[in-house]
Amino acid sequence: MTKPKLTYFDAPASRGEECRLALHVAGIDFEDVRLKRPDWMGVKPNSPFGSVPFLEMPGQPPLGQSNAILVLIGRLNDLHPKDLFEAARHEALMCHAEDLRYAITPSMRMSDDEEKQKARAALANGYLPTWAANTEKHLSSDGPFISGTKMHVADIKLYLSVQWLASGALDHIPATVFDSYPKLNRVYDAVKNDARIRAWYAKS
Ligand SMILES: N[C@@H](CCC(=O)N[C@@H](CS)C(=O)NCC(=O)O)C(=O)O
Repeated sequence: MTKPKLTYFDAPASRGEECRLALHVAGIDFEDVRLKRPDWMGVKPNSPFGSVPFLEMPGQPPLGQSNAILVLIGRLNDLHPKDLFEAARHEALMCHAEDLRYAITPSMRMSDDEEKQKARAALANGYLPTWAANTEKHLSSDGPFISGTKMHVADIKLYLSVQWLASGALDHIPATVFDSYPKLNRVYDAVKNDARIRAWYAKS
């Protein structure tokens, strides 16, 4: 292997897309392995944690867990704060973004629509507004990014989290659920409009 290789599903979303974006923003030429669902079962047993994404760097064992991948890319490429306390603050927000995914995922496995509707209404009226309000407490008042004017990997993770909800892709959760959180939306807009992010979507 001569260049970094990132493995994820063939979808421009979630944990894999945030790692792809981080690698792209870092200016790293990487192999973008996009698995089709039927191929996953053959790969899963050899993946670091039985999950994707995972990152392979020349001369290193495969690395799993999206937050570890993002922090590594961030540290190697000046996309994660150098100050340890500021870095920990960003890592806390990244864990918070994972909490959001783990709160929503069970409803994605519900085949009974009534059960799903009930679970999603509870998310839309309780968990999600609280999640957004807690996020806002940790965003700089000046912005546009978490720490101010510089974009870091944690901003990219928050961007993907907001995009998921705002896309309206989740039945029974209004796409407007995060509309009244200006600092969160400011991070979302700033990442979306970053020239490097735009360049990624222009080519993909
Ligand atoms: N905590 C892990 C979670 C990874 C995870 O659950 N990935 C999902 C895709 S987003 C997955 O691998 N699903 C397939 C499976 O679990 O078999 C991370 O942040 O990377």
